[in-house]
Amino acid sequence: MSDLVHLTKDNDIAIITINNPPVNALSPGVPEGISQAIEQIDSDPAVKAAVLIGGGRTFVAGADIKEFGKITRGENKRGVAFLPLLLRIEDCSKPVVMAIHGTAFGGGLELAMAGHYRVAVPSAQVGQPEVKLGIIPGAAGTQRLPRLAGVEAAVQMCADGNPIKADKALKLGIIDKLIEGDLLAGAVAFAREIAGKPAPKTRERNQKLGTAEGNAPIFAAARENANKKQRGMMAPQAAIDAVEAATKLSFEEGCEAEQKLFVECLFSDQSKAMIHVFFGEREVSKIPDIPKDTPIIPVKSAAVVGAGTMGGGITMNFVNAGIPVLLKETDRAALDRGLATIKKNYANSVKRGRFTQEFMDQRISLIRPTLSYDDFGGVDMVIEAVFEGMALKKEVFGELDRVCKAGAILASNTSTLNIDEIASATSRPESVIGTHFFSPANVMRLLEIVRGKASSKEVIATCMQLSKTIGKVGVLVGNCRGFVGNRMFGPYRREAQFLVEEGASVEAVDKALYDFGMAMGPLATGDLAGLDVGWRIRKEYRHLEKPGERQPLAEDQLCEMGRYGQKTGSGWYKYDENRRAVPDPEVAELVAKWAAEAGIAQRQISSEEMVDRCIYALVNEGARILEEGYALRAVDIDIVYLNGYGFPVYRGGPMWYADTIGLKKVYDRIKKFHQQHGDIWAPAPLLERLANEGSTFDAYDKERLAKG
Ligand code: 3H9
Repeated sequence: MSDLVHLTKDNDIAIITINNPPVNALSPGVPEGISQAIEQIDSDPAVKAAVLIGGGRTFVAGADIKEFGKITRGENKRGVAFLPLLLRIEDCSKPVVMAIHGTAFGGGLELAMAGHYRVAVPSAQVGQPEVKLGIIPGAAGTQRLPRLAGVEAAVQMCADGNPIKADKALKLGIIDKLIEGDLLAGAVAFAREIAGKPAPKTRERNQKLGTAEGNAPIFAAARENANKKQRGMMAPQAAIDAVEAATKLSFEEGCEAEQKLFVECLFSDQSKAMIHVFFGEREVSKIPDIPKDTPIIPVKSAAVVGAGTMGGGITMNFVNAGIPVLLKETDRAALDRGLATIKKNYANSVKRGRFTQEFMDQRISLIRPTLSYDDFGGVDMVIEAVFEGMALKKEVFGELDRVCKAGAILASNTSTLNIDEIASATSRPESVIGTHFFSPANVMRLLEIVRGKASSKEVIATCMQLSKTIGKVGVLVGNCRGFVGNRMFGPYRREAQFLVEEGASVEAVDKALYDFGMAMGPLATGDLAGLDVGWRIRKEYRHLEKPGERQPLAEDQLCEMGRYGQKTGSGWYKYDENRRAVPDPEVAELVAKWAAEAGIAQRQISSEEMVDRCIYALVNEGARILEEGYALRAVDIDIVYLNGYGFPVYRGGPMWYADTIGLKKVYDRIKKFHQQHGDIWAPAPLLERLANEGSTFDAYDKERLAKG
């Protein structure tokens, strides 16, 4: 038997234990080991029933995701054929009880459903999360799940990919019994109870498959929902098709239909991109010069300076994680306003059923409003979220230096300012770091952690870990203007504006990028964030602009007219009282007039050019950032864009997208833009080199990782 699977006995009950840490994935060797164990159990007259359990912290978290890349690259020709194994388990002459703790996900749940019974601890979760990897269940999950849980629950679980808890799984019939206390002992006792009785095979249980008329509205609703919530993704639709096949075909034919859809998804660009994202989200937490055992500073209490939109959102993140927050403002009215907004946000979540009233009350009781720095000496971390201006930030940090205890982390939520200069206002720059939250801070998953030149390893490691505690994806970035996200966003939005100034309509540019998969078009995004933000920054940095370099002209003029976007009722669009965007012919006229005055020729622009101009501007700037070392890896840039800027997950992030198109093609297009539009489009040297070598950003990451 393989090292990964062990067979032992508790008198007449055989126990199969999978030991493939950390998550007992079904890597090569595991299915073979289970298969051998089943053969032995079948032929051992002393065995009356069997229990299959995961060693360590979980049952089986699914197929080994690393194998998928090997299959699509042609390095694994055998594939991951679990289906025969699952049939073999189901056909075993002794009942097999699956004992679940931790997670039974993907192939793990498919394995569990091939057992005759399933028991679980109350904390266990089960799910078919394959769509989050751009694939669908590929080992009869779409065929067995509706037979256990019914069509409606199965289609939802397979299409949205979200797991469910053990108690719900029990109600649905996925799990037969909850075990309080020791899982193995409970499972063995259960196995003894059912030994010798007829063992139900999931594949033969057709009672819950419903009727064509009854199912039709379920599938129609699922498709519509997936169209809305997983716009542009092929896997959810394929998952729904596969569950529908279960209701119309025999089990065997249903499995064939599922296989076909699974393979189509697996070989798609979408799945490759989403698997890249899965590993990328884990990769970003690894910092080459900061070892895993770097001491972490315990953060048991925090303070937030500034109760505005950002400060309020940041406060909610901390108290949601159970960390009490001292929330400071300069005057009573601002503090009251900030607190009222926090309460309103919580109340909305309670109304929508996301939180209970009790949860809301508990969280709010963790917030201590204050108008002074008096109690700051006791907190482990401070996050400054005051107005964006260097003088003010330095003043705050000088004060924090005076009042905070030694070793407290002093973080700034600046989105553009130089963290080293902020740190220079203190006597302890090693404790200073940037924690750049994205608006709305209680919702957006991204946290850019900005490393100052003196930020200590402990402070960085603590912030990286803290990001997980408060439910964020922390990405470590360097201290350049705009850091990673906003530095790239500049050229992206610049191109969107240029396109409008060259004759494209505002709506056409936004539609092109929305259809590409962005959560929102670039001009609508500007209106949402407030056009005045960029306008103020541009005014501050005007002296750094290269003479003769083309600058967007319309947005600043819209700001001069007081059109700041949604908050003033107009910007690129007009807004009705529900903040719904309405195209504004006045903007079209104004921009045409300004463009004529500036001598900008007007022309027809294809949506393909709109996408290339905007997205390749991201890629080119991303390549510079990477080469200059402000991002550790290309994948870090991808994770920033996916979690902070609404980049479509199924395209893997801007750098991965460029790899998918082919860097040579991207580079050639950028060279064309360079000829047409001048030096703002000068290709990044790294992009040029990789394109000429026929390489990719991904290979560049891997090469550097191998070098260490
Ligand atoms: C599937 O099953 C298809 C089937 O239908 C069959 C088709 C034929 N494979 O997340 P963590 C690694 S598709 C390989 O940090 P946590 C992970 O990269 C699969 N590796 O821990 C990390 O490595 P490292 C369906 C995996 O406690 C380490 O394990 N299943 C896999 O926060 C720890 O992971 C899924 O999609 C895997 N399946 O969360 C489940 N899973 O330390 C995917 C994890 O080197 N997994 N790793 O960075 C998860 O959702 C989470 O890992 C889990 C644990 C909730 C299980």
